[in-house]
Amino acid sequence: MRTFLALPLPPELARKLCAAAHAALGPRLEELRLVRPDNLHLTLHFLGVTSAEVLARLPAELELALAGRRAPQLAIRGSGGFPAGSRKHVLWAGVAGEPRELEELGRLVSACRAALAASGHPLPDSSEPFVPHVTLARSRDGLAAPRAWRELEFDFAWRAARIDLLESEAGAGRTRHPSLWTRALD
Ligand code: 3AM
Repeated sequence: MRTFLALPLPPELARKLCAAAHAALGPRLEELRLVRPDNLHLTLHFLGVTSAEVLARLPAELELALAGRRAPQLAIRGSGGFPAGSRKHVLWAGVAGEPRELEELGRLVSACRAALAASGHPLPDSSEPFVPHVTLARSRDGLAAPRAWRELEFDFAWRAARIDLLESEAGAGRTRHPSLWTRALD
């Protein structure tokens, strides 16, 4: 099973983001797949294939590592895409916040990594810099981000009050991310 750790978006905020993405990308929807509102999240760490042993140990290690952590007060702001070049495979909404709130987000990422190490899950040697984002659309072939997308000016407050371990299910039909574990952040 492939899994990832993420902060899910509350339903009302997710619906607003999806509606804005739909409006901006409407003419290009044949080239893109929009993420459904109930699948929107900020990925903290992608685990990839996760063994049954790690899945059994991880919840307790996450509880330990997340002790004292709180819900960061963030904002969904601006839009962008990956990779950096002209043909984007992922279009996303940006995540911003006051420095101490972004530090708290960074501490959540560190806590996830500590829990994974303690559970025996392999961590990559050199990790890419963490760019917090919420993926809204994917393109298999890649496309130049449309102007309407680049001009999107999201600005929504978001208190990230839950962390989930989610299954990354890449089925033929609708993508779903069943939750394997969840914890509220105060
Ligand atoms: O929704 P986002 O973009 O934040 O891009 C995938 C998605 O993140 C990412 O994990 C999340 C759930 O699928 N992902 C998938 N395969 C990946 C990989 N091989 C990956 N991230 C890094 N390496």
